[in-house]
Amino acid sequence: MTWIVALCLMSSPDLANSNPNAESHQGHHAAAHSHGLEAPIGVMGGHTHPAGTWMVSYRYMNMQMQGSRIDTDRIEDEAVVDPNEFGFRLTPTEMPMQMHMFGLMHAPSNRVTFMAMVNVISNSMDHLTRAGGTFTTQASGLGDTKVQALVVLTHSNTCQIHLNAGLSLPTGSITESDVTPMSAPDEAQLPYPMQLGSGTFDPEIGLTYLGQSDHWGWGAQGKATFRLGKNDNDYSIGNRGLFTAWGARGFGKNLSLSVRALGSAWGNIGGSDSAYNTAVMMQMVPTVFADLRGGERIDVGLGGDFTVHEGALNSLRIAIEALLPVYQRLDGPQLETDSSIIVGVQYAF
Ligand SMILES: [Cu+2]
Repeated sequence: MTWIVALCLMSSPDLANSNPNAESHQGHHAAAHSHGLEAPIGVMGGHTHPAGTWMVSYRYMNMQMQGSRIDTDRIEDEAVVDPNEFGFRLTPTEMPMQMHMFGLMHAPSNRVTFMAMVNVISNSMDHLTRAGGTFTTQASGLGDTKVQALVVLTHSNTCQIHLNAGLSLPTGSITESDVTPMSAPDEAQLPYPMQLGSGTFDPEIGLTYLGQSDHWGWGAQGKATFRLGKNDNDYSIGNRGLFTAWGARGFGKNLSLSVRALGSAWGNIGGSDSAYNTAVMMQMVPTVFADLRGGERIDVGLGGDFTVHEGALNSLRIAIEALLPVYQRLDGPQLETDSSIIVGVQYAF
């Protein structure tokens, strides 16, 4: 990050006497909104707002996971349940995950923008049993709620650096259950990846860099999420880190296209939920093992962005981004990610 800070400082000759609270609307806004060259829609906390303005947003994310990996190798579902190979009694084969994200942003000053995001999650998981049977479990509801402060550290007409400091609140359930062939007619608690929240307060800290010229926008963001202590069920989800960098090109007044790279890494679960600790469960399915959750992934994203700059719908932005993994290494057997699509609408006023 050091060279990025240096880059922005070098291009900000007026920095020494700049006071963000005294800046003009236009000047401050340059790196964030002016030509529609914003961070791709999948980047969270990728822009700030000028003093006194609000923004409402809605994002929909659909993530597809199908097939398992150990390290970087694909393994057949049949091999996971084969007693002579990995020996599990059943394995997840597919997991579509949908997330609805409702966001609100407000800037009390040019330096600070506050952000809150409420998530509604819908998870579904298909399984294969050793006997060749299949079944599906489902969990849906409120996810964890995120609050963030975005603090502008330095800015000029062509670049901005802001701090992302946030907290994820444990509003998502960690006791989702559903009927499985083993538990029928009763419900059993679903494994870790089907739960809707972390169950812990999770500080998030990051840095975002934004740059722009006439037709181009670019930027980078690094972010880390930590878990404070253990949740009510005696475990904590692995810490998570991400680094992403992007470039965008404007075409005409309203349209821009973006390309980006996203690297993410997440740890295994610390502790374990005693709901999974029975002898039968432990032999059964990879998703209840606390040490089969970690991994790393690199995605490449392509985005499209349409922003209105005048009239009644000024500052309305509609955007889409598709992310495809080009590398993933998983502590497994663990379901691999095949694609993510994010569609979003934002309106600032
Ligand atoms: Cu905003």
